[in-house]
Amino acid sequence: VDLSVSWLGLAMANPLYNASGVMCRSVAELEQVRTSAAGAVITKSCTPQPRVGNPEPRYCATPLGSINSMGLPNAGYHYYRDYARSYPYAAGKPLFLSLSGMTLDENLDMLRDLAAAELPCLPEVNLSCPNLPGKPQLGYDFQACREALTQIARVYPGDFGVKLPPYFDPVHFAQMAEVLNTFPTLRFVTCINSIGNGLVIDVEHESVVIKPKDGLGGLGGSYVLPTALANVREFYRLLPGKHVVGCGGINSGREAFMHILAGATVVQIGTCLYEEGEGAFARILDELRQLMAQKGYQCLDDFRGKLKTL
Ligand code: RRO
Repeated sequence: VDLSVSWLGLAMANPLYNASGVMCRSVAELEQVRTSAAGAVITKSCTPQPRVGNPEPRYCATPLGSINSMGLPNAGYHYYRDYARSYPYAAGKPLFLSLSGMTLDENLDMLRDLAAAELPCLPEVNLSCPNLPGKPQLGYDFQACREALTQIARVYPGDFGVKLPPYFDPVHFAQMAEVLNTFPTLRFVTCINSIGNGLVIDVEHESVVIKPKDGLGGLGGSYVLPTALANVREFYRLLPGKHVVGCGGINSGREAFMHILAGATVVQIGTCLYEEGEGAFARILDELRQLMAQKGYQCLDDFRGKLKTL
C-alpha cells in the first residue's frame, strides 16, 4: 500500500500531520512532529509579537473530544520564520506556517516578510480563531474575507491556503466558495477549525471546565467529525482545482479514510495528537494501511473524493 501524496509541488510520504495549535508552539514540539511518522509539519498560528494567551485552565479533554480557549499563545512570527529558515526541507517533510494576525494589517506585515524571505514553506492563513474575546471569526464575514484575501494575494505572490471555520448551511458553503474561487493563488483550504464557543459542563462540580470566556471554547475531536466531513465534502465539490485539507475528529485510520473519501488531499490531527502524543501518527497510518489493504486499495487516489450517495 502506497500512502504518498504529491500536491502543490510537495512530496509527502503520507497524508498525516499535526493540526495547527497542537504540538507546534516551540521548536522542541515542532521537532517532535518533524521526527515522528508525520508526513508534514505546521506551526502554531502566530502574531507579529509573542502572546501569552488566555488564563489557564484553557484546554480540557472529555470522552468525546476537547474544548479550548487558548487565546493564540505563540512565540511570535519571527520565531517561526527563523524555524522555517533553518528547516531541513530536503528531508522531504513539507513545512506549513500558520499566520493569525489580530488585524488584516498584521497578516499583511507577516506575509510581506515571508514573501521576501523566499522560503519553500507554505502559509496557512487562519481566518477562524474562535477564542479572542470581542473578536468575531473573520471566516463568518464573507465580504471581509473577500477584502482580506484581495490584499493578501496582492502582498503575497506565492501559493497559500486558509484555515476555515465550520459552516452549517449550504448557502454559506456556496457564498464562501464563490469568494475563495476568486483567488487563483489560494491553493488549499483547511476544513475545519474548532466549532466555536461550545460549553462543556462538569456536573460534579456544577462548573465550566475552562477559565476564559466563562467556559466557552472551541470544540474538537469526535464532537466535530460529521461537521468536518460535511465541510470537506462541500468544499471539495465547490472548489475545483483547489485542495481541501481535512481536520476534525480523526482518531484512527477509519476517520482518516472518511476524510479522504470525502475529498481531502491530506489530513491533520488535533485533539487525538494532543491526548496521545506523536505515536498517534504511526498508529493511525498503520490502521489506514490495513483498511486500504482490506479494501484492495493500493493508493489514496483509488478512493479520494469517491464518496457514494444514495
Ligand atoms: O489559540 C487558540 O485559542 C485557537 C486558535 Br488561534 C484557533 O484557530 N483555533 C482554536 O481552536 N484555538
